[in-house]
Amino acid sequence: MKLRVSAPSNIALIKYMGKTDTQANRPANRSLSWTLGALRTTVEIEADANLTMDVWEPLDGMGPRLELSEKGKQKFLKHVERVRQVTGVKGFFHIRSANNFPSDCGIASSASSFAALTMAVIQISEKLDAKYRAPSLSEQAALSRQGSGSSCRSFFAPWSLWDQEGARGLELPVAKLIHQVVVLNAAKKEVSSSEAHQRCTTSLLFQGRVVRAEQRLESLIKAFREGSWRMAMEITWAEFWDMHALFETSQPAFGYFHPDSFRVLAKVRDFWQAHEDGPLATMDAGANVHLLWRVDQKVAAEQFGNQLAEFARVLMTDEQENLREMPVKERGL
Ligand code: 2P0
Repeated sequence: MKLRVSAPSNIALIKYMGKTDTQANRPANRSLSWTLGALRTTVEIEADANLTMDVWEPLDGMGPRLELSEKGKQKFLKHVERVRQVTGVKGFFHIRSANNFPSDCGIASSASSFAALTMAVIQISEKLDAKYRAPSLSEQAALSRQGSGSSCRSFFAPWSLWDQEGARGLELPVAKLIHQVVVLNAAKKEVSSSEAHQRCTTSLLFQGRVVRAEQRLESLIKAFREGSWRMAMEITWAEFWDMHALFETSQPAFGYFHPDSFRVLAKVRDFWQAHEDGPLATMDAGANVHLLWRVDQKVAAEQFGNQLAEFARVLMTDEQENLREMPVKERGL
C-alpha cells in the first residue's frame, strides 16, 4: 500500500511569533496567511510489514533532492507517530518527501511538509483500516499544528486565519494574487523558527506584541474589505519589521537579514514612491523577501521581478498558480 499527497506552503502577513504552549504549538496571537498553492511538498507514504520503525528518505523526481538534518528527520518521524496514535493504525511506514521549490534556499518548508505528512498518514490509515474515517479539515489542521504550528494554515486557501480555536479559511475580496519570493540566502538558518518563538519573548519589545499583532490583524482585514491596498501594504510592512525587531532585541539577539534584503526593501519603497502603488512586502524568519501583487499589476510585477533577477533568484507564481524562476540576469550589477 503506497500513496502520494501534496500540500502547499503559506506566507503569513500577520505573523505567528511567540507561543502560549510550546509543546502543542499554541500561538500567542492570531495570524493570517496567503497560501502558496504552487510551492508544495509531496509526501509518499508506504506501509511495509517488514519495517520495525518508520523511515524517512528523500523522494526522487519531484524537485531538488531534499536533505534533512538528523533533528529535522526526528521531528518529522515523531509527527508520524503522533498522527498514527490518533488514527490507530498499526505498522510502520516508509516516508519519502520532496519540495518542488529549492529546499536549500531558505524558503520555509515546514508548513507544507507537516501539512502533507499529516494528510498522508490520515489517508493511508483510511486505506488500511476500512472502519477509519478521516476527520474534518479543521481537525487535520489541529493535528498538523502539533507537528509545526504554521502548517495548520496550509489546509485552507487562499486566505487562512489561525486563532485560538484553530485554523480556517477566511473570505476576503482579494482571491487571486501574484507571488514572488526573492531568494537571498541559501544558508541554513542558525536560529530555528522554533527557537525564535521562544527567544523573542525575552525582548523588551515583546510587551505589547500581542496587542499590536491583534490590532494589525483587524486593520488588515478591514483594509482588504475596503479595497485599501496602500493600507494593506503599510500594515504588512510594519508587521514584519515588528517581528524582526523582536529578534534583534532578544537576549541574546539574533537576526536573519542579508544585505540584499535591505536592497530589495529599498527598491519596494522606491517603487511605491514613484508609482503611488506597489506590492505588499513581507519577510518570514529568513532573509528572503516575499512580494504580493494584485493581478492588475502583473506587468509591473514582471518588470520589477526582472530587475531583482539582476542580483537574486526570483521565483514567481502567477494568478493561475504557474510557478517559474525569473530569467537570471548577469549577477553582481
Ligand atoms: C509564521 N513563522 O506565522 C511565522 C512567521 C516564521 C515567521 O510560523 O515551532 O515552523 O514548528 O511551530 O511554524 C515558523 O514557525 O514553528 C513560523 P513551530 P514554525 O509563519
